Amino acid sequence: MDFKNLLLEIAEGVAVLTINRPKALNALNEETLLELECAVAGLGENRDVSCVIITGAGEKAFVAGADISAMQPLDAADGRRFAKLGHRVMATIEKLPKPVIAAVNGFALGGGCELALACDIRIASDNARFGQPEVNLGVIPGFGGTQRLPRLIGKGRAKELIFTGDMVDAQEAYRIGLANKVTPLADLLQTARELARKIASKGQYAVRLGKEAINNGLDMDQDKANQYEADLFGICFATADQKEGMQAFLEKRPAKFTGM
Ligand code: CO8
Repeated sequence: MDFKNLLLEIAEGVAVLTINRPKALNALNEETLLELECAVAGLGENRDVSCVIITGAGEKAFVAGADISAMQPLDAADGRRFAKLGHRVMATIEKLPKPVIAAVNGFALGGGCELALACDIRIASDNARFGQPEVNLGVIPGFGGTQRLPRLIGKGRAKELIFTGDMVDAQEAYRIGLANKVTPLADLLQTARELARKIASKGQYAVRLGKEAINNGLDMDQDKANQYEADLFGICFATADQKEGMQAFLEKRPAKFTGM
């Protein structure tokens, strides 16, 4: 499928989805959000894809936020509608039954930081800068940032970032748990691909259930979450991958997973 503001490349079980509006530092307008939703949903259905990488075109920005020129004239109802569209797209990414890695190649601001937060893992290039600068524009994060950021880095740090609009560099993002790792910009995609291929080589059914257990369990109390984990653990024993994975271990050979 052809997109106006996205590039899509699929190889060796890994899809690389590139937000491609470099003249606007890959800012997310409605059209780009809708394309992103469509592309991600399609990758969820694509049996040739085990893992998705999201990145930005160019060397300067991952995504510099929601498109400010498109947002400027909105009234309250429009603003709410735009935020809900963003929420829907971020939820599609977060709930995708496959891992999604953000390869953050520069500015990840506002909606761009929120996009990275909706991904499962964030790898930052050494020139990456993260922030929620919405207070500088008289608004708050509207694509889930007030919820996902404190869940990831804690309430105090999230409040500081959201109240000040300050940016943090890649090393600071790593230190506070916002980035999983930092690489030179030139190595970013290769690092993301290696991680994606490593995950793709594991039992895909188990990876999917691991994602579900973490995402859904964190919104439950501990007892319910443990019960939920036990239910998903049980489901693993009805899969061919569990039989193969354990048999392969006992036979001292690599497992041949089928994702079934
Ligand atoms: N939206 C639209 N255009 C943008 C955006 C953006 N978010 N960011 C950059 N651009 C454009 C600039 O306008 C400029 O365009 P032009 O060349 O036509 O003038 C081009 O990209 C290059 O940008 P700069 O010249 O500003 O580049 P600099 O290197 O000087 O600065 C920065 C880079 C620091 C990233 C700077 O561009 C900047 O501060 N950008 C805005 C960052 C920001 O505030 N992001 C948050 C936006 S709000 C948001 O994301 C809320 C999400 C939830 C919405 C909820 C719905 C209501």
